[in-house]
Amino acid sequence: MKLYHSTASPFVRKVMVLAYETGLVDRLELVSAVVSPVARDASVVAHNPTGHIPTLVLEDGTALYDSGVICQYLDTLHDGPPLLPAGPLDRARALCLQALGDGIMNAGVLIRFENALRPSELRWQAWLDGQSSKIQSSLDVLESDWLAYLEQPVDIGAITVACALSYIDFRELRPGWRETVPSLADWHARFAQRRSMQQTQLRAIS
Ligand code: 99T
Repeated sequence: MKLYHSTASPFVRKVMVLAYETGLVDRLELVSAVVSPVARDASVVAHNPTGHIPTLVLEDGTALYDSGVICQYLDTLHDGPPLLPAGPLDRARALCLQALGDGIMNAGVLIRFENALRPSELRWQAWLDGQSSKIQSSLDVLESDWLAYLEQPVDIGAITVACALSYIDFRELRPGWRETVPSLADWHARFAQRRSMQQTQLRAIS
């Protein structure tokens, strides 16, 4: 299977962490992609019209996206404990936590693109502040409502949140976030020690 990949993407990292956790990583052939809404990567668009990564292309040419769909598919290919729970409510809770982590990543990527791509005279501070506020309100709810859940065995929700928190650091989206949510920061520091996280550190594309 070919995974269109970038070391700077938290969504790709989510897939990679799941692949390490489930022992599937050797089945992925990584294909480097450099994506941007203003310079689309034709090699990705050929498989995924949104031009987003991650995009997974199976051996028969079937393309799968987005990160949540890819993770659901990969989770059917191993015999270990499922990272998407089977029970209806457990599954919905895990997917809800994934949505919270994805929400942080989506807001973060919008801030990143605004700062890195948009001409400075066209930047809109209120819009940037709104995205940053989404990140903080999500962090606050993780701290108040999800800590006990995060301490349970790893699942897709925890993986997504861990990748989202690391992306906040990587793109310096909210300096000082740890002081506002100290218990969440402690959980993240411990989760970041997992081999799956150590093997998939975010890195700028050179
Ligand atoms: O917007 C574009 O054209 C290209 N952007 C992407 O491909 C980003 C890369 S993160 N991926 C997504 O937004 C995927 C979202 C999707 N819902 C999913 O897979 O879950 C790049 C981050 C960075 O460079 O800092």
